[in-house]
Amino acid sequence: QMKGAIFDLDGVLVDTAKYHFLAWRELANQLGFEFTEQDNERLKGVSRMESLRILLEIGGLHLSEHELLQLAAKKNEKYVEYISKLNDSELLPGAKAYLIDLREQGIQVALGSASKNAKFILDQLNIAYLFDVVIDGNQVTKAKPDPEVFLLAGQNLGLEPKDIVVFEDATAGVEAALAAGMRVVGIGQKDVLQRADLVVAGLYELL
Ligand code: B16
Ligand code: MG
Repeated sequence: QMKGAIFDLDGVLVDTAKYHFLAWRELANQLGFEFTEQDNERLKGVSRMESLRILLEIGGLHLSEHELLQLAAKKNEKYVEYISKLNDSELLPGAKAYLIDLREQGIQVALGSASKNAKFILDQLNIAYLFDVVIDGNQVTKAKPDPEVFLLAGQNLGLEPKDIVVFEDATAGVEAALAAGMRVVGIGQKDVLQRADLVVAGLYELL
């Protein structure tokens, strides 16, 4: 019996990955190398700084910690420019209806995202009011697959892990949920999210 649900943001409720990709690609091009959509797969669910490390590894660049921070800030500026134009037409199919459904059933709802822009995105999508708890990249120190983000969300909901179901699109997120002792619904492809308890193509399948 599920008492609480924790949702990842990017890839589960909204496809912001395409904007992350555009911003990272611009940065890579400015640094003088190519960055493909396939490369971008490696950044899904991964924190901003870790994403930058992967990007620079692809470009074969070695930079100082100071330069890393500057580049991360530069990427985020571009990304924020993109998501400033985001609106509820970009919610993934079934996402809002499923959140409303769960709340009507008395199930508590939380967000568990790696993004430091999560609150802004929820506001842009007009769905902030549907969450009892929001835990994002600003509250956690350890990135997925570490369970910190989901454990913190669970504590804030006042629920035990066994009563919580996590909805995740990234393998790192699925591992984080399992490590937290929660059940997990994978959003995406079965062959990729093998370790999830159930895999659906999108939340619309659960309506
Ligand atoms: P930011 P999620 C993640 O969101 C994205 O999947 C990942 O690509 C991104 O690098 C990360 O957020 C950090 O985002 O730069 O906005 O802090 O899937 O955990 O909701
Ligand atoms: Mg995600």
